[in-house]
Amino acid sequence: MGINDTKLNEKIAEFEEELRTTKYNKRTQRSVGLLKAKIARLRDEKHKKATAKIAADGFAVKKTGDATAALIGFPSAGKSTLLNKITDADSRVAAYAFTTLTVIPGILNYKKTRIQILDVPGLIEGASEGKGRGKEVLAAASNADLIILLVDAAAPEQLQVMKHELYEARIRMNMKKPEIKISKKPTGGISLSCGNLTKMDKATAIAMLHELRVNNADVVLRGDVSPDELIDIVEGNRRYVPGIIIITKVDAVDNAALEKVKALLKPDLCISAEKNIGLNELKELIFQRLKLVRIYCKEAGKNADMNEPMVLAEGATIKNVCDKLHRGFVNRFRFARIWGSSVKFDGQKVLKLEHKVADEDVVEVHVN
Ligand SMILES: Nc1nc2c(ncn2[C@@H]2O[C@H](COP(=O)(O)OP(=O)(O)OP(=O)(O)O)[C@@H](O)[C@H]2O)c(=O)[nH]1
Ligand SMILES: [Mg+2]
Repeated sequence: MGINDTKLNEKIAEFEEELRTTKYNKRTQRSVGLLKAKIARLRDEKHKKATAKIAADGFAVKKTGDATAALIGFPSAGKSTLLNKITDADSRVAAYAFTTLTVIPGILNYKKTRIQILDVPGLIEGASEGKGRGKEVLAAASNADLIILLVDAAAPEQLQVMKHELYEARIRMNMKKPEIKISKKPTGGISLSCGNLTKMDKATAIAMLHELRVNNADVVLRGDVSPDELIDIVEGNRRYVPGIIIITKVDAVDNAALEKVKALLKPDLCISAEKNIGLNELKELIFQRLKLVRIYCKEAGKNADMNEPMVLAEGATIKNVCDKLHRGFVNRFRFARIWGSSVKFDGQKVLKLEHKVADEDVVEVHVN
């Protein structure tokens, strides 16, 4: 390509300025969509260069346990204090910013599951551009099964900044993946099928696709897709991660101030790690949002060990149970008997490997 970083940045800034100064209305809808597509394409190019550098650094923490949640917050939001309270870990706590300089894992044992919690360095404005330990923090968030956003009760403005940095780092927290299907083909142009679009018209969508270098494809949009969502799907590698928002250090502000912050941010929960406020509720919330599926396996004629579940992700099937039990079990599968909420009656015989199991099912796998 030959286009260097400075040139890229200049071009991006130029288009962003144009976007900022363009009034959005029916008449400009098309050019706004196109500008967004142009910016997205240039930023994608920049991002690819940056991630090549990160991969070379290799700082990722090994995932263990049944799922991983990352604590994301500004410096001194109370992440390490919280990690120490709810896990077996011992992470350094201090009254100054950037106490934690690397990713520190701990395990939360809850309802017979083991949830890995990651304490990470503080996130600051510009993190997605690499400020502070931005790349490391955002990589931890991106790879997690759950993001826990911590906002200091005395600094509610932190939430917007964090949301922005996560978005810039291609993390789509609490957002549903848009239903867009793109099947590329060698020739024939773009054929677009969609329902009623209110956020962009069909011609704009097609022009944007061309701008994003999709020239021959069958494209299906379901629902009222926005220009940003179209860009997300064409470029790919967005991470759709569930998240919870909690306000920390509630003991340090008065009631009136806390009520104001709650009304403003609408958090999932308010806590004080230091004063042990809301910690049990937080554990339960983490567990709920991860939607883990605990399965108790048994052998025919014996009782299941109800103390040690097999823990699977939401949507897990009998096939997943087999795979985890034993390599090659799937090929020898005859049927399963299930007791629990995924079947109509206890001990029901299930013949399909695709059968979805439910939390707390007891499963007996029969093989050849
Ligand atoms: N009043 C009050 N202070 C807290 C609470 N939790 C943490 N602190 C204090 O806030 C300061 C920062 O706490 P840390 O747990 O180190 O914060 P951190 O988010 O890990 O900070 P970095 O590692 O720098 O990003 C320390 O002085 C803690 O004692 C709390 O619930 N209430
Ligand atoms: Mg810390």
